[in-house]
Amino acid sequence: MHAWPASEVPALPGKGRDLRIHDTATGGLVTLDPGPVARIYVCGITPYDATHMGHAATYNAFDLVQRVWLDTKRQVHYVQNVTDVDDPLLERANRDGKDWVELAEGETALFREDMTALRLLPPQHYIGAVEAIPGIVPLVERLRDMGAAYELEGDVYFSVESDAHFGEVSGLDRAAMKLLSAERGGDPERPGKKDPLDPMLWMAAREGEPSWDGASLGRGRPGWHIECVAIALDHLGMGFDVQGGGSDLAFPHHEMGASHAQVLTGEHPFAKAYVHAGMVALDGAKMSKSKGNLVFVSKLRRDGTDPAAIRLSLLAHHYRADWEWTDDVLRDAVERLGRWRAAVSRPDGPSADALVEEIREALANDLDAPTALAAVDRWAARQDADGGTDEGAPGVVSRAVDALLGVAL
Ligand code: 5CA
Ligand code: ZN
Repeated sequence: MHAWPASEVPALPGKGRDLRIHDTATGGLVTLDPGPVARIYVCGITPYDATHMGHAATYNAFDLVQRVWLDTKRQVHYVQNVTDVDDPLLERANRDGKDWVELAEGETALFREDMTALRLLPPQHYIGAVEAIPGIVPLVERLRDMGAAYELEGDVYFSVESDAHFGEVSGLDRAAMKLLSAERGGDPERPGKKDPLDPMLWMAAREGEPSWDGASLGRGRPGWHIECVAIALDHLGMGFDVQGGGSDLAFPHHEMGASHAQVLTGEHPFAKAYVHAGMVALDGAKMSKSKGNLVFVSKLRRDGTDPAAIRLSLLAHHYRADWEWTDDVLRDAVERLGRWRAAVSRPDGPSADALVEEIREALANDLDAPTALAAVDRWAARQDADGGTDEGAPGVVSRAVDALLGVAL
């Protein structure tokens, strides 16, 4: 699949700091030490509805990770998937009497537009589940041949007991895992499984549903976790730097993915850090396509909201916090954008050298965007109060805000 166009990232004077970030597996901050090419996999959308503020907030967090790395003069190798075949997509297409392929293509196209408008950097590899199937089938066969997977009425399940490290990503106990598995696409109640937590790797073809040639597995379609594993191993390999997504992906998705990959390769870990963004809510409940309590990026854009203000709304919250979308959040962001634009519109102003370092420091410290915004606010207030004589300082601020926060002033 093609991704979306990249907005330019201006190079800043000096050099950024190494990123310290919260890793779900260790439960604390880790300082990442990627090589010259940092590797990141971020779970993509299931394209059955438009991009909402929750998605945008999560992708914004991982965009900041990349901007911090780019500022350390590293290259970034970024991979993202599109879950373009899965139960919720097929159910929505059925409900609305739409062709599932058209639904997925239309929503993916809209996602690309939203990402472009928000200046979120594109992945180098943007891969759909469907196009990944030829790579998924041999992995499932290999797991089965190793004894780490078994068949149940034509479907193939992964045996969680085959991975000695199972449970280390989420750190949850079995009772919590069972509850979340039922909520998030698993089937712990299905009779005949070796362990209720075992996730599906390959689902045998069902009447009226799309299916693909699975060689010795028979016709069917892939399970959810193996999709991301196949794509990540193909394009990044084991031990990449960051596996990212919202906190609802820690279990089962990232737990199971890590186990699949670790058993397949005999290596550990799948990712050096598992990074999870908080959940954005609306009217007291997590924004979700299944609940329908959504604020869409595309709707705000159509209504004339500046995408830079949408982005500032996201940046005003720490990525790990759960927060609530309200009209006030957007109003504050519009107002802040106006202040910043006025402040950089003059040829000179207060020195910006300290500000660039403050933004760098804040972001390197577990992506503390609110602290970075507060630093820019202070510079803009000084500019407003008594200006300054540093020629070119507004240009430096403008480039720093663009390069490190993705906001075009
Ligand atoms: N296709 C899978 C990942 S392989 C999937 O979870 N798709 S999704 O469309 O449901 O979600 C896409 C990303 O947005 C995931 O990282 C998910 O954790 C995140 N996300 C979904 N809802 C919210 C929300 N309300 N707040 C923050 N992030 C969210
Ligand atoms: Zn995923």
